[in-house]
Amino acid sequence: MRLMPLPQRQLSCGRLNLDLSIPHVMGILNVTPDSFSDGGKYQHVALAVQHAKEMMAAGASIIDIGGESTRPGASAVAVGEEIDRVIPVVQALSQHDVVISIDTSAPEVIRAAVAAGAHIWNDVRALTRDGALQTAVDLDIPVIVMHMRGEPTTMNDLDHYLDVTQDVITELQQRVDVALAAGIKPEHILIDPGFGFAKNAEQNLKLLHEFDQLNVMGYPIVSALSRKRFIGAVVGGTEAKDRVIGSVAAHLISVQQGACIVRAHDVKETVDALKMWQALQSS
Ligand code: 8Y4
Repeated sequence: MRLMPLPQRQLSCGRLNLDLSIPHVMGILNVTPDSFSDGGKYQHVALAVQHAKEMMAAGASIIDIGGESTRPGASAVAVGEEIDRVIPVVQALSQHDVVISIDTSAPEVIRAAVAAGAHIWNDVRALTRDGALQTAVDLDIPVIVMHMRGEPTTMNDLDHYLDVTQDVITELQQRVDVALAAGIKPEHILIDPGFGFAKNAEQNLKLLHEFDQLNVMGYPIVSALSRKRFIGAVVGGTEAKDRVIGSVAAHLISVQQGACIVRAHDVKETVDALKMWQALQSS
């Protein structure tokens, strides 16, 4: 008797297929205005595409493109700007054999991105925006359902858990149930515990220690620990670059417990660590 569905071993991304029986690195591509200096829109696009190509060469299977100006609630104008930043990069990358995910909560942005060739919806707000569920159904694409409480502006006060891992699983399952009820296909659902979102350092560490409990949900698991503050709290140092090795270690620990996609800034370092792990699996 099997109590849970077996997680999808293949993720169908349009003409591309992702083999989830091996771990993959999702490279982070920020196209927010503060992530580059002057030089005009064309140069911004060219630099972003160049960065994406470097991550692909380093072994990223997925590029996660994020263009939301400020994490807290985007206005209608901001959504237009987000589209302007993200779409030219999607168009350029869709010519290549790489899975494109879009870090957005806005239905308008994901619709435009999928029309331009994007494959996966990575929504830190777990399809809670108006029209998000129906948009995911209409587009018929894989979605990453992440755990968070409140909004990025309010989440820091919402870190009260009885048992962080169990509570995250319960709350994630509620969002997954909402997605399924709306008509999203089970084979299109990936889950993510949302490290750093409404969780303090101690809770993030407990969640990583107990990461394998997420497997009870029966969906492929994404982990996104890259350079996050709680890594800095462990390894020390003030700059993001001081957190690279801690992030690689944390991602590896998540993969050992069942994560099949890790979202990372430092693709080469992460890919090498996962190659080492993979070599032991097939030995
Ligand atoms: C340095 C740079 C330190 C960035 C922290 C950060 C997640 C995510 C984010 C996540 C999924 C971030 C878009 C926060 N976190 N998507 N996105 N899961 N699926 N902070 O945990 O990277 S943004």
